[in-house]
Amino acid sequence: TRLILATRNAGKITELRAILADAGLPHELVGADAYPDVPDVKETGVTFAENALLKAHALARATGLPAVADDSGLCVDVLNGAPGIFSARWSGTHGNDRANLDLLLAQLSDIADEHRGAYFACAAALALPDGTERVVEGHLTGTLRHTPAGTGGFGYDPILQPDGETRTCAELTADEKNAISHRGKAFRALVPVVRELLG
Ligand code: ITT
Repeated sequence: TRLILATRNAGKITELRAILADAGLPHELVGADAYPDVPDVKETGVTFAENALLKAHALARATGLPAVADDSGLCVDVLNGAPGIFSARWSGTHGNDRANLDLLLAQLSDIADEHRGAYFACAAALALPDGTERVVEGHLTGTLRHTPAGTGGFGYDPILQPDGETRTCAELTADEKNAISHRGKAFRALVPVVRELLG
């Protein structure tokens, strides 16, 4: 069966294909870009889980195929969890990763190392055309660097150093990041649910 990946974020698609293939998911994975006529859903939820479900349901309804979606972001301790669900548009322009990262670093410039805790969160949702839904979450905790390092990954990866690591997420290999990441954890937890519901 086909499974639609309800995202237009290229960084996420790359990671999801690797994570789901490594987990042995036999389904054919198709990005949302294969369905250009389906309009982007408004992310009106107040949690990662709500927004992931909104995206998955919209694609499943429109295509008649099962859809999985990711809603994710960076939650900073001293900002009480911001940018959170607003991570992709923190600087005002949706998807401008570099501007988002630069603004966040400027906002944290006075914050000392011991107060720079943060975590990535990912909600992974599955929706079927009949309205059946499941959602699971994964986290990756770490601290925020003062200057970006590394060229891998996407988004805020150059500034998050996972707990127990000396490198940022952008300095890890793709496999190393997927093994510990919020997205890896969430989607590996979703795989048995996909198998249960889709066979
Ligand atoms: P879709 O809605 O089409 O999936 P999006 O980029 O709008 O794409 P989100 O609303 O979930 O997706 O925003 C996710 C943002 O959170 C993303 O733009 C990054 O800035 C950040 N983010 C999420 N996962 C990340 C990761 O693994 N590494 C670095 N930054 C990440």
